[in-house]
Amino acid sequence: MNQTRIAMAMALALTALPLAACDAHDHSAEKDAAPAHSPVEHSHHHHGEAHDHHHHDAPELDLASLASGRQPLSDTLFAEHAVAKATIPGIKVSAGYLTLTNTGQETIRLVAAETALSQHTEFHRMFMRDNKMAMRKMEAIEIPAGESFAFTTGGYHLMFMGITTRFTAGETFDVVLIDDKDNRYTVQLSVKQLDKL
Ligand SMILES: [Cu+2]
Repeated sequence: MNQTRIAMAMALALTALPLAACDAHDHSAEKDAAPAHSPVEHSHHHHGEAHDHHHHDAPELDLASLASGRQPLSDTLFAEHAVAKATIPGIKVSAGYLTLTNTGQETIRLVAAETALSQHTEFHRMFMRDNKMAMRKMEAIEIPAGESFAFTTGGYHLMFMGITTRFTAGETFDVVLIDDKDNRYTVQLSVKQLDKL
């Protein structure tokens, strides 16, 4: 593929953004200014209460009912409920959801993600702006020692852009999560028909 074709593919992918995974959402959101965002949703989890890492400010699907299965990604990190939204032909973006749990003694700070099926994968976060859902890119995702981090509808998600192979319901594919120490964690996502996302 020459440079022009790559540029065109990128342009198409960007053009398709508002139409696809997040059609109701403004995808022109500025990048988050904070380089090391620590999720505020977790600030109330230090009181010894039962943990509930779901957000309650936006409609959600029950992702746990769609996919389960605990996947060990390393000695200290495991994933659950890892799903990706099926795509239709011509759509170049999609989203992925999963819950990560850090059973180790140190914070795991994820700084990148990649797949063989998309040209780019980013960490995104939904937020409300002028009564509309928008999203912004997060430079990093932190999973504190002993805690979980949920990518879930209405909250954080994996954003797949420049999809080169259609996400077909019933199939699976691997996502590689990369931390700031260059550890690579491979998680398998199950593709589901998630019409409401
Ligand atoms: Cu997004």
